[in-house]
Amino acid sequence: MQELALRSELDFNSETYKDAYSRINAIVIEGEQEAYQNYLDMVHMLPKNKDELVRLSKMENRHKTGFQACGKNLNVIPDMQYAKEFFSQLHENFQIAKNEKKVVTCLLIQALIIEAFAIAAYNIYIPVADPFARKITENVVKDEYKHLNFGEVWLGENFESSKIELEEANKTNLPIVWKMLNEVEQDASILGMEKEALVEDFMISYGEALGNIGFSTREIMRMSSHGLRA
Ligand code: Y39
Ligand code: FE
Ligand code: FE
Ligand code: FE
Repeated sequence: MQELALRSELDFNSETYKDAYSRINAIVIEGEQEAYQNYLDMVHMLPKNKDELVRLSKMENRHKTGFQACGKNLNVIPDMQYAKEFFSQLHENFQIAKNEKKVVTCLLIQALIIEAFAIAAYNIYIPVADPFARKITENVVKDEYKHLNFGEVWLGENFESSKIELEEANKTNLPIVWKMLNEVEQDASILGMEKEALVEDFMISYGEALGNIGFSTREIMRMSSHGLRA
């Protein structure tokens, strides 16, 4: 009941909504653009997976176009400068890993952390989105599960040789996600998305992925607790 009442208060054309949307929409567009580039960058590190990586990167590019249309539909101009800064730490860590040819770290950042973040954001957004954006986001989120799965499968097949690097990359990058969630909390709430729900959905996807890769429950709990105090 309370949830219904809150939802009916969303006015997609209000200045408050559009102002928050100019940042969240930009974050999503920038995220899709970086994801596109990240999958292409991984082709050089995983030449055997070239065709699949190119296919994933093309999906990300389509997602970007879809979300640009969502902004236009609401007459919102995305604040791309804000979004670039929002992603800068993860972007930088991906670039460092790429230059050091640390493919495991690249996969953890893009295919696990960013994909789990995308899945959480899109799942929580769908029920509160405007009808135009809802349709687009419903199709996008299906692809994001495929991207997460790509990371899970590769890292699962290479679990023993990846384990130490995964734990280290988790320790470095998970706190950044908590920072990003805190930063976006207020704008997300204006769009009807609560931080608690985002955190819960993120942890489910991320924790399940770690389990599928081969980590024990105990290891998943330890890895998940990193950065929780950020
Ligand atoms: O793999 C992907 O498509 C990921 C790039 C997209 C990132 C989406 C990040 C969403 C965060 C939005 C936070 C709003 C609450
Ligand atoms: Fe995407
Ligand atoms: Fe760059
Ligand atoms: Fe993706």
